[in-house]
Amino acid sequence: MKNLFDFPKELLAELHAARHVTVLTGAGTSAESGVPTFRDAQTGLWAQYDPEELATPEAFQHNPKLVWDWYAWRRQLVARAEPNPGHYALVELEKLVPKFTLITQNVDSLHQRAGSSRVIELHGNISRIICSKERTVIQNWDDNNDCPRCPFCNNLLRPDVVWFGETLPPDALMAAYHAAQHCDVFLCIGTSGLVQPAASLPAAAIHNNIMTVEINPDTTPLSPHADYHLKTPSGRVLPALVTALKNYTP
Ligand code: BV8
Repeated sequence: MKNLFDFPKELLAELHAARHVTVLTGAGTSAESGVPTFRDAQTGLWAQYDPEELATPEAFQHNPKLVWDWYAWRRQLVARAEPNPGHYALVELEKLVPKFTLITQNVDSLHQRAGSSRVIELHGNISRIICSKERTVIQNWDDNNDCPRCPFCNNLLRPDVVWFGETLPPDALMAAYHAAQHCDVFLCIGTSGLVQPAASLPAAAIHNNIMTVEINPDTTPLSPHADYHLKTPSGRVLPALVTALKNYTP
C-alpha cells in the first residue's frame, strides 16, 4: 500500500479528468464525529441491543417505547456531533468536479451540516419524524408522552428512516444506481458493504468499468474488487486527497 499522502498518479489523473464523481458513504464517515458506526458495539443502556433488531417495524410494533427511546438517544447524540474533516473535504471535492453525486446510507445530516448541497439519503433521516400511518412529516410532538402520537390521526410517530425489511425510497435508489453506473470515478467511503441494496452500488460501478476507490481502515467484501483501497480513516485521507487533487498537474 503506497504512503497515504502519496496517492497513485493514475487515481489523481482519473479524478482530475473526471466529469462526474459519485460518492457512497456509510456510518464510518461519521465515526470521527463521535457517532458510533452502525455495527460498533452500542454504548451504555443500549449495549445489550443489536441495532439490526431495533431498526425494524416488528421491534417498533412490539415495543414502540423502546424503539422511540433508542432513536431519541441517537438524535441527541447526532445533534451534539459536528461534521469532521472528511465531511468538509467532500464539500470541497464537489467544487472541483463538474458533476458530483453524494449518496449516503447515514441518517445523521452531517453531510448537509458540512455544506454538501445535494445529498441522496438512501435510509432516511433520524431527525425527521413522521406519522407511522400517514407518513406525513410532523414538526412538533408531545415529548412528555412515552410514545408520541400524530396530532392529526393519533397513530404512533416514528423516525423517518428505512428499517430493515422496509423498501428504500424508490426515487433515491434509482438516482443512486444511475449515478453509480454513469460516473467516471466512484468513491465508497466508510461502509461495511453488508446492507442491501446500498451495498450493490459499488458493484454496479465496477460492472461498468468505472474506477472504484474504497476508503475504509478495515477490509470489506468490496476491498478485493476495488481499483484502490485507501486503508485510512476518511477524516484523514479525504482532506489529503482533495489537497493532492488541487495540486495535481497532468
Ligand atoms: C430492503 C436506517 C427490500 C435505520 C439502515 C431478510 C428480511 C428482510 C430484508 C433482508 C433480509 N435479508 C437481507 C435483507 C435485506 C436487508 C439487509 O441488507 N440486511 C443485512 C443486514 C443482511 N436490507 C433491508 O432490509 C433494506 N430493505 O432490502 O427492502 C426488502 C423488503 C422486505 C424483504 C426483503 C427485502 C433496508 C436496509 C436499510 C436499513 N436501515 N439505517 C437506522 O439507522 O436506525 S441501515 C444501517 O446500516 C445504517 O444506515 C448504516 O449506514 C447502514 C450500513 O452500515 P454501514 O454504513 O456500512 O455501517 P457499518 O457500521 O456496518 O460499517 C461502518 C464501516 O466504516 C466499517 O467497515 C468500518 O470499518 C468503517 N469505518 C470505521 N471508522 C471509519 C470507517 N471508515 C472510514 N473512516 C473511518 N474513520
